Amino acid sequence: MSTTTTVPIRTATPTPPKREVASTREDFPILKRMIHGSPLVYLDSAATTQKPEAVINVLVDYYHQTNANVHRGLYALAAQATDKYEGARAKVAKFIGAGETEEIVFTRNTTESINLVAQSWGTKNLKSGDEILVSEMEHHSNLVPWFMLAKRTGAVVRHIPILDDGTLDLSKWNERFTNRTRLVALTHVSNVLGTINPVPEIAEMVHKHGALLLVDGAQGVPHMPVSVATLGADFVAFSAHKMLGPTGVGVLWGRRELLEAMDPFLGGGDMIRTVSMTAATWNDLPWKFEAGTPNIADVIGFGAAIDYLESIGMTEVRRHEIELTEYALEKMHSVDELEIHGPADPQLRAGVISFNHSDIHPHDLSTYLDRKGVAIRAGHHCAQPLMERLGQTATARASFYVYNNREDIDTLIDALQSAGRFFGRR
Ligand code: C6P
Repeated sequence: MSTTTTVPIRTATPTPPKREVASTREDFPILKRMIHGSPLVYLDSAATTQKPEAVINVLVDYYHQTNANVHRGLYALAAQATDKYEGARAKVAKFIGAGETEEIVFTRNTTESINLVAQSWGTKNLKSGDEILVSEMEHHSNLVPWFMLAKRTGAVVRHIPILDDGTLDLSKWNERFTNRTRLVALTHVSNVLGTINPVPEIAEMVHKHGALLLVDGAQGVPHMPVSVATLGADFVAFSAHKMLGPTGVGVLWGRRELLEAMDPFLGGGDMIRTVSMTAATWNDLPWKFEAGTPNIADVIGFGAAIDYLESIGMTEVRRHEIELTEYALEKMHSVDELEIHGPADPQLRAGVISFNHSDIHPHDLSTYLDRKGVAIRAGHHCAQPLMERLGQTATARASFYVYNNREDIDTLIDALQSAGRFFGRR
């Protein structure tokens, strides 16, 4: 039997002492690794971030000291595990300025959070001819669930194009947003271009016409102060692994009244209040959406990641990324063969830079850089429509986080120049 409704929700712990961003590198054991004989320079944090010792220790400690299932046991260990699990939820709520912990649903990742909305809200609320508006810069996670929903319901997916500078072409808004638009699904930050979209302004336009706004926060929440109230969205989805936390944990934040009105996404244990041989009733929020044993240890680890980020301060995280991005853009512009995508102004973009080399395919470039210990991503970045818009099949991409510094960028530039010489010789 589920005991979820009787579990007290712990309030968030006080903010830990300040940590200097310049000294964070020491906290990440993996950054001491050598790759092909060179020190690892990790520039793929948009894919997933590295984990500080503090997060790793919390995972080990949980399995050493507290491991038990949550919401079910009536013994001390189970109560402690539940307390830590729900404590992490309170930390997430505070981190994004959510009014209530009940609005925080734990999922597996951003992808699952968006699918949850498409399935639970979309199936119930959309009918044939209704429209979903996305943008040309979306990750597949914020496209495919809507295509699937459209197929089920007869709804139509339309899109806002982008301009050559990598920003949204909002001059097309009045043409693409119609009186049939029910939902706008938009990324806060592009995982390819780094573009930061003007979400609060868009939220206003969306709500003026009675539609809803889902924000893909996968690349936004980890990199700058984000308050769901300021954002003005109705749903926000993001992943723990992109913000120093473990893999396997995502968050869906939704406005309470919307979540209340939605049917469960998955059925099973913990999400029910009563079950008979013929029917079931649902648990309260947020557990209605958390069927089965959740990813307890990793959610608790995520709480430690939030503590870590708060010890730096999200304003400082953002400041550091602007500084690194500015430095990197300047240095990269000095390499003639590079075409850099996305907005020129570092204030308008997050710490992710996609680029193409005139003479070297991104895959070859990434493989070459790896030989120098530099990890960048190459490919379509799960954004094939955007690749088509850029006229590329793939780009190379360097992305930064709290543990990166100017030396990492210098190493990247040296490796890019070296690659130019190497491939130029052949
Ligand atoms: N982007 C990247 O290298 P998941 O995989 O569910 O945690 O996150 C999906 C996702 C959704 N939206 C955006 C904007 C994203 O960047 C991502 C993940 C990674 O760019 C892996 S493809």
